[in-house]
Amino acid sequence: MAGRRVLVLGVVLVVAGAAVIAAAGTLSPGPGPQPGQARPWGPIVASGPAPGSPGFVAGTPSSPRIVRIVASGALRFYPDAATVQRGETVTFEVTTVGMASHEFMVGPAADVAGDVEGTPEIADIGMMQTKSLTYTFGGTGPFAFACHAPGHYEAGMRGTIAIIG
Ligand SMILES: [Cu+2]
Repeated sequence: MAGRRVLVLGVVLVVAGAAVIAAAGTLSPGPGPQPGQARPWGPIVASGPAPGSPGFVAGTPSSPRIVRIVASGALRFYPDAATVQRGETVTFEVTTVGMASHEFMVGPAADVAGDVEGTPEIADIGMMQTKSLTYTFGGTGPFAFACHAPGHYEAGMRGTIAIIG
């Protein structure tokens, strides 16, 4: 009796699997991500040519360049380094994955390292949320970003920003 049940269950699973495959075969690939569209669960993809590369378009206050960053449960940012053109305006879209909430502070490296009051930051990015912060990079830096949730910076939750141009 038990053996017969296993056999029946196996047949059901095979049929279900075939149905899934058949359904998948009818799916169209779709248009894919559009420029500026948030894709927090997909791979980290560059939204265009990097600073210094041919075709690069610097962000401006009226049209900031989007840079996506993942804040992980392992207390790391991915990527943990960014390059911006001197003077450009960048919107950081920060997505938290995993169980912890995070912060995202960006600005002069010394201010970010010291968690100085008034340094631009997103104070609380809850689990699985995406929040954004727009910042204009004046001067030559150095600039940095970090999370100052208790213990996170000390654990290594920080990143560097290189300025070119
Ligand atoms: Cu954090």
